[in-house]
Amino acid sequence: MKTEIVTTKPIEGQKPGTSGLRKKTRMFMAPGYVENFVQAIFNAIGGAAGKTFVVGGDGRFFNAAAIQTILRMAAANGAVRVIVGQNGLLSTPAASHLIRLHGTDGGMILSASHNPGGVDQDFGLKFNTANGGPAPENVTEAIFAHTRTVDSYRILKSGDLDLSTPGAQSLGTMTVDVVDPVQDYQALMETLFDFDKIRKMLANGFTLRFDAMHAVTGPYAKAVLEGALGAPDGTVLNAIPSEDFGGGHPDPNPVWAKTLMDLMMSEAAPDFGAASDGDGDRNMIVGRGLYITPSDSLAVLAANAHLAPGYAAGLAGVARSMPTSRASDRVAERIGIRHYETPTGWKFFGNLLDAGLVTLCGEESAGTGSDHVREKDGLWAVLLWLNILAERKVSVAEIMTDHWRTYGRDYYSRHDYEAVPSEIAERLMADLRARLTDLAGQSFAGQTVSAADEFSYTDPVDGTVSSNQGIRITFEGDARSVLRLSGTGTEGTTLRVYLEQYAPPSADHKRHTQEALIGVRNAVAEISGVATLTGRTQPDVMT
Ligand code: VG1
Ligand code: CO
Repeated sequence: MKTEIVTTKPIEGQKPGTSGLRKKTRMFMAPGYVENFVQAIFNAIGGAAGKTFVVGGDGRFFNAAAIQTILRMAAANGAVRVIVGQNGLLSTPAASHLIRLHGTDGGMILSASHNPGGVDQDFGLKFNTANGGPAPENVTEAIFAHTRTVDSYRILKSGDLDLSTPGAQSLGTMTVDVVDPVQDYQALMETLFDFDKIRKMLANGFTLRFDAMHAVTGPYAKAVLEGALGAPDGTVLNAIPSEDFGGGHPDPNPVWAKTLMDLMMSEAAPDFGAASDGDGDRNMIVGRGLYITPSDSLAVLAANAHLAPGYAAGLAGVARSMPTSRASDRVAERIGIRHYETPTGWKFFGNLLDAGLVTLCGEESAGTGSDHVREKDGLWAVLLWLNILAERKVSVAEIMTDHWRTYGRDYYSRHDYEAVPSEIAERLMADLRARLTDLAGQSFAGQTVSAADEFSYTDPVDGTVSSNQGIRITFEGDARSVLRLSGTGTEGTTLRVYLEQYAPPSADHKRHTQEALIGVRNAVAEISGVATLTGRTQPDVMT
C-alpha cells in the first residue's frame, strides 16, 4: 500500500471550542477538512510515528467515513496500532476508558454530543490525551496553530476496512484492533458498583426507564441494565443508535427528553427515569414526579457516593464548573473535603483528577463523572444513583427532601438564547464587561448586586490561567447569575444565562423552580438588556 502525501492549504474554521471541533456536517465533509484537522492533531503532538490511538464515535451521519479517513492517515503517519469500536461505535466514557486501559497515546472521538446529527446537522471531532481526557487548552491551541500552517497531509491509498467484526487486521504496517465497545466498559462498572444489590432491588419490583435517545448508549444500557442487572426488556427506550438520532436532539434535558419527562410526571411513572446524550457522557435523572437538576444530582452523589463499593473509602474532593450551582460546595464543606470551581468544559477537571485532588466532578449541563475515567459518564451516574437507592431503600423524592432539609436548596435553571447573531451576543457581553466594576451596590428590579466579576481560573496543578470564562453577578439574599457564550454551537452564538437562588434548610422547598428564580431573572434581564439587544422576550430553551 502506498502513502500519498497530499499538498493542502489551511481551511478556515478549525478552532476547537468547549469540547473539540464542532461544525456543520457538510463543512466536515468538504474536501480536505477532516484530513487537515487530523494532520494538525498529529503534528501538534509531535507526530504519530510509533504511537497507539483509540478511535470511535457516536454513530452519527459521517461517523463511518471519517473513521476510515483517520485510520488511513494514522497508518500513513506511522502509528503502530489503532483500537477502534466495532462498527465505529464508542461512547465518550468508553473511549476514555480504553485509552487508559491500553495506555495509548490518546484517542479521537467523533461526536457533536447533544447536537443533532445528519447531513444538514452537526458533526464533531475531539482529541483526547493519554490520560483519557479531552486535550487541555495548551494542546488544543497547538492543534489550532497547526491548522493554520498545515501544507500537506499523509494518507494511505487503500480501500475501506470492514469494522463489523471484532479482531485484528492490518492496514499497511499498522494493526487495527476492532473491539466490542461495551465489554471493557461494563467490566469497569462492575468494579465500582454493587451489581448484586441493584439486581435484587430490580427483582423486588423497583422499576426504571432509560431513554438512550437513539444514540450511542443504547447498546451499553441494554447490556448493563437489561443484561447484567436483569431489568425487563423494554427498560431501555430508543436503544438502537441511528445516524440522525431519530430526527431529535440527543440532549437529555426536560425539553428534548420530553417523552420520558411526561411519563415520569404521570400516574404510570416508574420509580426512576434517566436519559443520556449522543455520545453517552451526559445524564438526566428523574424520580417519580420530580426532575433532579444536574447541580443537585452532583451534590447528592457527593453526599452518598461512599455507599457504592468503588467510593467506600470516601471522596478526595469534588469539583464543579463555575455556572453549576453551589449545592455540591455545601456538601463538601460539611463532610470536610476539598471543592473546586473550574471553567466550563470537562478538560478543566483533568489535572485535578490526575493529581488525586478530587474524586467527583460535575457540570450543570448534565455531566457527572469520577476518577474512573477522564470524561463525564452518563451510564455511570445512573448506576451510582441506583446503587445509592438500593442501599438507602427510599425513593428519589425522599432522597431529595432529606438532602434539602440538611443542606438547603439551590433552585436552578439555565436559559438559552440560541442562534443569536454573533456580533449582538458579543456586544451584550462587552457592554456588561465594561460596567462590571460599577454594578456592586446598585439595585435592579428590586435586587441589589453584591458582587460582579468575570471568572478567571488558575489551574491549581500547573498554574495555567484561563480568563474570560463567564460573567458572574451575585445578589443580596444568596442569588447568583452567570452569563457566558456557548462554545459548542454551530449557528450564530448561543447566550447562556444561568440563574440560581439559595433557600436555607429551614425554608419550604416545594416552590416551582422558575417562580423561585423570578427575582434574579428580572434583575439580570434589566442589567444585561437581553430583550432589547436580541429582540427576544423569552429564551429558546429553559432547562
Ligand atoms: C456545553 C456545556 C458544557 C459541556 C459542553 C460539552 O458547552 O455547557 O458544560 O462541557 O457543552 O458537553 P457550551 O460551551 O456550549 O456551554 V458534551 O456532552 O459535548 O461533551
Ligand atoms: Co456529550
